[in-house]
Amino acid sequence: MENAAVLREWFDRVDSERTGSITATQLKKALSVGNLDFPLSVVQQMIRMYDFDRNGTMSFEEFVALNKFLLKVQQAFSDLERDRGYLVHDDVYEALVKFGFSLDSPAFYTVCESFDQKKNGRYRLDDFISLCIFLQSARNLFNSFDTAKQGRVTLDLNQFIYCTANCRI
Ligand SMILES: [Ca+2]
Repeated sequence: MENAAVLREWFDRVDSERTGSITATQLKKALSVGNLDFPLSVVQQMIRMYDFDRNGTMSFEEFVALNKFLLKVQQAFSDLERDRGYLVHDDVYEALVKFGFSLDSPAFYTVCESFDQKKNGRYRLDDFISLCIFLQSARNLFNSFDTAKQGRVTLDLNQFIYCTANCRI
């Protein structure tokens, strides 16, 4: 879905009531047609990531930005899945490094574990997308606190709770 006209057509079809924006429920349904099944909470997180006007729904412009992100993640997945249909830990790590995440072992394995739905060390495309959405959201949030760009933030309990609630999927 790279072509703007194709994207527009897709968007308009999902926006069945012609409101000019799509909701999490509509987006979830549309993605499942493409064989991507996400819990509603993950779809809500996708919307939050690019909800520039913070109205809780996705305009076409916001959708284009989300689509760009999803394409990047899908591309990384296909580069690494080697016709298995899933990634293993090493692949996930390699992909994350490419996305600019150099996580240490505790962070990496904790993240992996929470997105390894079947607990078998295999990450299908939807698991991998969910994982990337979580990390990207966490990074965006971190950066919003790390205003001095020092790679370090200090949070009080309220801010910490705000952050964890925001990134919860
Ligand atoms: Ca919006």
